[in-house]
Amino acid sequence: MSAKLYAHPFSSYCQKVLIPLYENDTPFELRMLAPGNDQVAAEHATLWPLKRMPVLVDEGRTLVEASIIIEHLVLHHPGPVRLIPEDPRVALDVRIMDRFFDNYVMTPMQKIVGDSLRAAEQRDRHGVAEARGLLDTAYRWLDERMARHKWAANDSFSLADCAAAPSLFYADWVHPIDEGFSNARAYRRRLLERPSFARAVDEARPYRPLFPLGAPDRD
Ligand SMILES: N[C@@H](CCC(=O)N[C@@H](CS)C(=O)NCC(=O)O)C(=O)O
Repeated sequence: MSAKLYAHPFSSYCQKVLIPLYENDTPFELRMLAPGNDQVAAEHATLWPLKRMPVLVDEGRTLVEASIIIEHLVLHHPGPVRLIPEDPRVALDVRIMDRFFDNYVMTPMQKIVGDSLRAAEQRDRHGVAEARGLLDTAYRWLDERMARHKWAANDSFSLADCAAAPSLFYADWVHPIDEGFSNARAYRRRLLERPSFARAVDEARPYRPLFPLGAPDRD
């Protein structure tokens, strides 16, 4: 029985997991979490009462948290693209960069998007300003790092790039990466050219009208 992925194609954390699945051509069944799919939503809520996606059911286990799902794929569905280096000391760099993108790019990006969905009187101006400041600092740090690297860590495509792709993709929509940060911008373009991520972006294209801040006419 193939793995079941509870996900939606437009979700950034789901794209983070779709990338490695596509990289290694791993078969899976998409259990699409979308309005009207009540049966799938009920299964998802039973599997993970916190109701965050993605969730993977595979090898008799329920896996949550995108990074852990990718760790599971590396262990149980290895393929030609090795997303976490075998040497645990080398893998530390990959995990550091994975945490960087989740905590300091994805999280502030989600804060800005989430705030835009609130009623005007419930908006958190201070929190959004903090999120924008964090993104500025993250972009600056990333730009300096990417002057020396093709991919986020160890110069081969890894878990860290799976985290980078959707986080930078959406973060640039809500808080554009300054033109001066040419290395960070070039890295984002490189990620968009990677076939696995290009496919995830294409599959999510029909849902762009749902983007609460208005999807820009690019990418
Ligand atoms: N830490 C989780 C975050 C997952 C997450 O925030 N997923 C979003 C979609 S991108 C979600 O499920 N949102 C639904 C909600 O907040 O109710 C992970 O790494 O998988």
